[in-house]
Amino acid sequence: MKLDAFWMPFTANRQFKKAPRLLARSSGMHYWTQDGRKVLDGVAGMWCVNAGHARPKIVQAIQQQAAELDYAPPFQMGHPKAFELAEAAIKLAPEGMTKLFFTNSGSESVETALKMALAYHRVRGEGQRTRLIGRERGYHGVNFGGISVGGMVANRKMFGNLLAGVDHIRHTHDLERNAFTVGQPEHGAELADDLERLCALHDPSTIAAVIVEPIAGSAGVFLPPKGYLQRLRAICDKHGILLIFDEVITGFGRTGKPFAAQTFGVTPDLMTVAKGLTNGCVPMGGVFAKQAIHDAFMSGPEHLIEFFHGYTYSAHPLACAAGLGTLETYADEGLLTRAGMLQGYFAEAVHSLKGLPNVIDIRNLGLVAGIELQPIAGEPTKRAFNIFLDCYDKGVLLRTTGDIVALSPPLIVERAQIDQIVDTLKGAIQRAA
Ligand code: PXG
Ligand code: PLP
Repeated sequence: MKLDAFWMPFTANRQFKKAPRLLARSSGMHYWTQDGRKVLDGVAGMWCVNAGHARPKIVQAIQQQAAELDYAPPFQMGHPKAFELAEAAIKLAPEGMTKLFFTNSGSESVETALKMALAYHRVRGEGQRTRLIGRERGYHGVNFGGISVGGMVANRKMFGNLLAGVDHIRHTHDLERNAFTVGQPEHGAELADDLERLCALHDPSTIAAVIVEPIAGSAGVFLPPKGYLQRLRAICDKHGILLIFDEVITGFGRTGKPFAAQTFGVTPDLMTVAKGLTNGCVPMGGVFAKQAIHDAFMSGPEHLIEFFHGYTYSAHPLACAAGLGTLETYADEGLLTRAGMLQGYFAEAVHSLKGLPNVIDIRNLGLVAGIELQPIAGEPTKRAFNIFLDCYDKGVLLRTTGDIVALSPPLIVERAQIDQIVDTLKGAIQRAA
């Protein structure tokens, strides 16, 4: 097969094409490679296949939908499943988040939420609130808004000046005080006060919104210190700033409740989702909004469009069908709380890697874990990537970012499969020493 034409995303293209890793089939907890090897999925595809692969209700829903209604224009038109899916999804959301706007990815959800925040202030007569605040080491997708509020240097540095008027609070990663913590770190709630510093610098009346991931996923699994998110919420409330949780990774059961907002007991004003909304089967994202945010837009004449935003494929029928099949599967099998049930076993398994060569931190919550490795001197990312390749060779798929290994298995994972993931990783870490 010719591999030339496809310019692959976030991939070392030349290296990949010399030794391609091609997946051909998937079912349950497994992939099968093109050459017929069975690979255990330790990362739910890429944090999205929360119910496992090829689940019958989702497959059937997509098949039937394709034959029945392939596409419906989403502007000034609708189709029943879009409304059904929004109704079903808000039942899972934190209390008061009663509106759902559909997008096609996490990146689009982030752009949508940032625009909603700006427009919300403007329709209320606070149009001077134009500043957006993100956090160092945050990941909010790859579009211009998302990389502007994001804090991963490599994703930003090539792309010019980005959005104007963006600032960042500092990240919460603290190996010195919090290494090898099981669950939420003890230290660092005070880091939320960095938002007060930016309020003092810019004046809070210029700030529209703060966006953070409840658990930073893509940059390497950084958990919120105990009390940190509560403090961010309090500072936002004090100054009239909207709080946006980016739950693209943490949404749909990863932390043991439907959303991390519920796990941590903090409700944002806007919440971005994607990935697990359709179990990764058809691209789809969304933004949950509090009723009052939505209502602020509903003040003009009724025949006028209230929010000048949307995508050709917003609420795409195939995605809506997949989403309904997904939520039904989650409900049938209790998957949105299963991570809570398994997290003790999972924590013990991943923390058994402590003491292995070059393991400098292990962190976990629900069914997500990060294992941080000492980089090879002068060759950052190489140790972790070699471990990724080794594990893939031994039949386990995981993800790495920098020298951090991330685990986020489908929520259907069994204890023996957790053991297989951790044992395979153990061998690879030892071989990489
Ligand atoms: N926000 C967050 C918090 C994410 O994790 C996005 C936005 C963007 O979603 P889309 O659907 O546009 O990719 C994400 C995506 C990784 C990894 O390996 C994580 C993501 C994407 C790719 C790789 O950690 N998260
Ligand atoms: N570019 C052009 C020329 C378009 O006509 C459209 C949509 O109509 C877009 C971009 C946006 O595409 P989408 O709605 O799929 O995001």
